[in-house]
Amino acid sequence: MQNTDSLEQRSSIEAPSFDVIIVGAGFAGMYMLHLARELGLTATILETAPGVGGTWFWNRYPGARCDVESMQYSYSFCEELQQEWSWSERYASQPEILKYANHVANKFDLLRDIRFNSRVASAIFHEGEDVWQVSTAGGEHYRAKWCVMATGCLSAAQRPNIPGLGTFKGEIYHTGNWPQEPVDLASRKIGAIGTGSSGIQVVPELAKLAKHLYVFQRTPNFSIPARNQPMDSAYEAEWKQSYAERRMAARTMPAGILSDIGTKSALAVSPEDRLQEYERRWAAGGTGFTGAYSDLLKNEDANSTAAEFVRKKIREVVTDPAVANLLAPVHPIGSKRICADTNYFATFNRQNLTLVDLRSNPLQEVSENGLTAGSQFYELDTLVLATGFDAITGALSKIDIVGRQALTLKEKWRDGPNTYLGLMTSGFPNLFIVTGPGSPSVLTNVIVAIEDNVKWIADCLAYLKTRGAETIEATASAEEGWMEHVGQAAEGTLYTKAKSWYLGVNVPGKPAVFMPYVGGVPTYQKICEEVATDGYRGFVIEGRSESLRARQAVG
Ligand code: N01
Repeated sequence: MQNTDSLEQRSSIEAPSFDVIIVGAGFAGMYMLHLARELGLTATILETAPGVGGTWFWNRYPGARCDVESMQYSYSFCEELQQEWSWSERYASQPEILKYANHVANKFDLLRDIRFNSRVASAIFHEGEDVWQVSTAGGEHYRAKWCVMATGCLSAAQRPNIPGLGTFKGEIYHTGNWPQEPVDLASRKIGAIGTGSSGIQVVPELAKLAKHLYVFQRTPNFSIPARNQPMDSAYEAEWKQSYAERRMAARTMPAGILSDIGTKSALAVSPEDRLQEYERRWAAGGTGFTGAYSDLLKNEDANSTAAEFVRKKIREVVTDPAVANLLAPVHPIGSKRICADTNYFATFNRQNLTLVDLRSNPLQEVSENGLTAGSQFYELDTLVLATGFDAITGALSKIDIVGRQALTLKEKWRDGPNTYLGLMTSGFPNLFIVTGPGSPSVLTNVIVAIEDNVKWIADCLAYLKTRGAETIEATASAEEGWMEHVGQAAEGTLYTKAKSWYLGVNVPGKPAVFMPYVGGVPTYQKICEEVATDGYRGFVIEGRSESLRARQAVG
């Protein structure tokens, strides 16, 4: 049901009132609720899904698995939680992560303050009252002083604009919005579109089930074998003996992941040493491969040594040289998000799989019974769209967010998102964003980024509460300065050398702006802490007490 009330009508509606409304019950929203309660604030979460888990609720496609090691991809805020939980594999599968999310929700008694099946359609700031009115698609209205968008970076599934897609008579599944009920894929003729992280995980599983699988590839991607395995109990025990210290050490690493990062240039070592190092990392498995040398994401010559190594591996695994050639990526390794896989390239040796190269045979249309690429028609029963997300800003732009003077967030971000620290955007007082654009978010172990952002927001709310403040808002000049810094940090990296969702170019009409902050977790966290210690430098805080009315340091 569409929310058709006018802005004036909505303003006058009696609505349950909270100190904090949190949008989203993923890892960010759950932790935010927990900390808001600890501050003695009333809070509720509004969540589209019927359960917790956020992106891990929806991404339940066969093969869905995290590519950050389980011992690290979990909350660190509670020692008891991290000691009591046991992961069964080196890399956790989606069902296990969802089980963990539910365990956390139960342990901290979060469910009673989560309104499920409540998709937020709008959030409107009422000036004068200094209140956010948040309304759901179902027509429910809520009011709160503070609003926290815990909507996730990879939560708005991106459906491709393929002519005729709506006419297809078979089933269509999107990896990012996979059905909750079991899906029967056995003995089907399946077409899979997309070869990013999701495609690379789902393809080997689909191939096991399908009568025939056609993989429609536009851009080949780099992937490193995950070498997933049952959790080694000695390894788990080692972690648990010094969990807190290890979590702290992880936060000194750029991606917030405790890993072995090379400090030398790839060009400063001999070809033999380099090869040995790449072989060692290939054998160890996982996305830590690109941490081999300090300049792999900065210097094209350095990068090409690693890229060529992986291309060679692909050619060794894939028996048909023509297929291997099509699977060999040409962009700098790591400039698009690197993937971790289980038997991805070997799957292309199966007899029931055909790789269709969309670069030489462009996708023409989908019709009732299949798909045409180039001049060839492929008869299909099922289409699997592994076509990714409207990343970082997509979930926010699905909500009608209106700030001061009726400014909409969509309008403000028309040429690209602007934030201060990724946490707030000027013109939208009391609206916090967790892992927003301009924060390290997707370049990290996102649970680290989430915990740090949420803790910062909670500390900020405590500060505002003790001072009786009514509003906090990023200043336009602080925001400008931060975005300049974010842009400068991305310059001189290879991230902008590929067409990726980091830049938003996978979404038609989205401005091409590199959205994450590449400065790394320690630098970012230090800046956030300094801003807070400095009385929330770059924010205007206004409140009941006259002293707070004085505008705080600007920019
Ligand atoms: O999405 P993607 P994803 N016609 O955008 C293709 C995280 N994640 O869901 O590259 C034809 O990477 C598109 O082609 P191209 C992780 O951060 C993590 O796979 O644009 N093809 C591309 O191949 C990841 O990076 C995990 O030319 C079309 C693919 O679809 C992020 O989520 C697991 C098309 C989309 O790839 C997103 O990954 C899964 C069209 N019209 C995801 N439109 C783990 O932790 C799109 N494509 C392991």
